[in-house]
Amino acid sequence: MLYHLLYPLHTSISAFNVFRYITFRTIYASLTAFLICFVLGPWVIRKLHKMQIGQFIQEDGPKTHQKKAGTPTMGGTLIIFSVVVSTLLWTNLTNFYIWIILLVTIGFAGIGFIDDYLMLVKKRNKGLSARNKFLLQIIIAAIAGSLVWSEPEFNTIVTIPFFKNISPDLGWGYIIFAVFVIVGASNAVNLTDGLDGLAIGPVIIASVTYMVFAYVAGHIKFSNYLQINYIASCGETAIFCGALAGAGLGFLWFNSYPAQVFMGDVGSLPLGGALGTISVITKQEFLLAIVGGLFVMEALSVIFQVGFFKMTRGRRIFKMAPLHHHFELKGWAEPKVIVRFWIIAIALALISMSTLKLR
Ligand code: 57M
Repeated sequence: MLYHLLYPLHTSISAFNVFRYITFRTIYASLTAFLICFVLGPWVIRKLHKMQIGQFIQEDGPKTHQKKAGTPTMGGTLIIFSVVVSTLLWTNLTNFYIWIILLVTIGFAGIGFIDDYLMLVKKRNKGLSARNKFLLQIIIAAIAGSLVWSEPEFNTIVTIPFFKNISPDLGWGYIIFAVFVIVGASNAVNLTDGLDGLAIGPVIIASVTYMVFAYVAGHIKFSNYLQINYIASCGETAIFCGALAGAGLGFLWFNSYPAQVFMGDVGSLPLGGALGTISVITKQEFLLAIVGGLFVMEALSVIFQVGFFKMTRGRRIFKMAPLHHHFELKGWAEPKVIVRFWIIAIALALISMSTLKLR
């Protein structure tokens, strides 16, 4: 909005020329989202407390979690509000991709909201049925995938990190692939969200990484030099990534150990969905498995644990899945698990950045 309001005035006030630059708007989108979260945080937490939107803690989890009972949840509403407001303020609203990302973010937040709401009304740790949640996610992701696919500028060729010469064209199959990426990312972030700051830290790291990729992909000279797909209007999505990172930092202020608020499904589902959508738009879909390797690790630990548990009628690979519970039960203090997982996420982000040069 500011871009549309202020940039046209640059002919009379030359300082407004700065609104043209994606870098400038990305920085201020991050700061805006951070400030909204930071300033509104205490008020939102008080409101959630008052409305008794407190977390129910399952008894079969690690014992240390029992003391978290009553911590307000649904703090994700604050993250999504900050991201959406900041994006609307700082992006070029004629950009098609921005609306696709907002569609997935708001749509998935809606699913998460219904899920959390049902949990709180029923006062148990189960909300929407897994099947319905999954179905709704697939519908929204399929709409987003089809819209992106129908964009003339968009191609359906996928690139594989480190393998420059392997780039299959998926044709209409790209829509199915996009659904898999978006829904998979959403659920993987949701599974990771089980310790204070454990999900939001790597979400911030992944957002910053994709901010760089989106900027480069939307810049004709940089994309040519680094030999990555040039997607003319993709640069604006860097601003969304900036907003996501800023809101994440603002939320982390309150969600860091010991957490004053949890994000709830209303936060975890859209955050993962947004990252998945950004990876599709920047044409760095496979890279998400590296950038978000921590989320993949957590999701795989659940798949293997559940599979093995069913096959062997009750035996386990890990002490408990998702993986963070395994380390908690091994006796690692919660902050140690969290910070070590963040370290892994940073290392993975660095590896993914190296694909700009190694291919
Ligand atoms: C949601 N939710 C957290 C909070 C957060 C198939 C199965 C592996 C699924 C999995 C599952 O349900 N995962 C998705 C995980 C919950 O957090 C809430 O949920 C929101 C995210 N959706 O924002 O509102 C708890 O996590 C802790 N927490 C924090 N800090 C945070 O910042 O400490 C969350 C955010 C909170 C709080 O304690 O209550 C959760 O873990 O429930 N299921 C599981 O994860 C369960 N695993 C399991 O049953 N494993 C089995 C295998 C065979 C399936 C096994 O390994 O034996 C575990 N979760 C719990 N207890 N609570 C184990 C049992």
